[in-house]
Amino acid sequence: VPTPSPEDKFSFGLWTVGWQGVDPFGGATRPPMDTVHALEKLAELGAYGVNFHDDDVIPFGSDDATREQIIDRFKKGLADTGLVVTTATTNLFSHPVFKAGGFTNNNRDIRRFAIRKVMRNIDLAAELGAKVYVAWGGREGAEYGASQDTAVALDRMKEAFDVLGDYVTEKGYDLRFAIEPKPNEPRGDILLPTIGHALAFINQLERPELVGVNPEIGHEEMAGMNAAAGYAQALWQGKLYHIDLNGQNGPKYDQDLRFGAGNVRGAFWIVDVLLAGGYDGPVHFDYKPSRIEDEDGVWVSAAANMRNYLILREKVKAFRADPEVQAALEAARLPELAQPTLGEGEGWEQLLDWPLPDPEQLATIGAATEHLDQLALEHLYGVR
Ligand code: 3MF
Ligand code: MG
Ligand code: MG
Ligand code: MG
Repeated sequence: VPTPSPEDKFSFGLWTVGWQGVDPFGGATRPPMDTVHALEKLAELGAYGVNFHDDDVIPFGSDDATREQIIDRFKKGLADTGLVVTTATTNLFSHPVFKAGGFTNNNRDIRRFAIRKVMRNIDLAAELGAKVYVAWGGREGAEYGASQDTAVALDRMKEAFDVLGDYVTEKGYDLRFAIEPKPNEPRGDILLPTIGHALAFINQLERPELVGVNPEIGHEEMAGMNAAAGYAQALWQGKLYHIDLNGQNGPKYDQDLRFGAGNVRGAFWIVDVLLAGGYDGPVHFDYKPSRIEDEDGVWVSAAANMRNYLILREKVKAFRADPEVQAALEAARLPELAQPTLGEGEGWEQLLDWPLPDPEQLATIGAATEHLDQLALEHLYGVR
């Protein structure tokens, strides 16, 4: 397995390695982590970049002078380590003011405050060279049917993205937005719960070209979705602007396990889809080092995300290069699916002239996918 290097474009959210282990049933199990220390350790492990919420670097409510000092020190940390700021995002979920949402809060002042908070961090993101601005609306949702009007809330969500699209365009920033879907947690139900909902929402915006998705594996699996298929559709639509890789075991609370440590088969197909689709953005991890670990465990888990990606990348390449796999793909007629259903110059009239085949005979043909999938599994199990 190769060692992680900046060419692999691995990046981490500062909130991942810096997570203190607070969960709904218990307080912090680790002390706060200094952001510059996090930069140094991540660079040492072979990472390329970082992503942060405004409040991860600059505590909420800091005055301007403090903010400037913190930013200067952070910039020096970046320069010293060579790490790149690939992405930035806004915390519109921790402070109690956002308890009932930011962009879609029923309270208009809170909505305006939320948009201003995003604009302020967009300035910093642009200054630090981030190319993607992630938006996870974790508090944009409801527990009860009557407490939020979904259609009106979507109007307000659209309004927020439209005004932010104007902002980056008029400021001349080279920045695109990536919406991160999640079905639930912390709200009972969250708006834009899956990749599909987000892609459909983007079509309603005034500047759809500025907005794509940032799907998190665990979030899709919480919704019972096949994350790899969702990533593939986002790539097909030219909308996979960013990714949150991690691990999840089925539909339960957001586990945020290190990448490769949840649904392993799902992780294999995610890497396959990313390679096949030519994804060239940051390979970003959004996970939580288990709260029962100390700081040593944090760095073990951070390194393991990258190592697992590299292990799976080798396995996916070996699977695709295996002549037996290529024959099995042929037998399962995958190349045939790549052929357009209608011939050159054909339309529905020609289809009407086409002599119908015998459906009973066609129905007897096996799909030959058991052998194909067994080959994938054997590559994954390490016996091929
Ligand atoms: C929550 C998340 C978020 C987003 C982050 C980026 C705290 O489940 O996944 O992490 O990834 O806010 O916008
Ligand atoms: Mg998450
Ligand atoms: Mg998660
Ligand atoms: Mg995430």
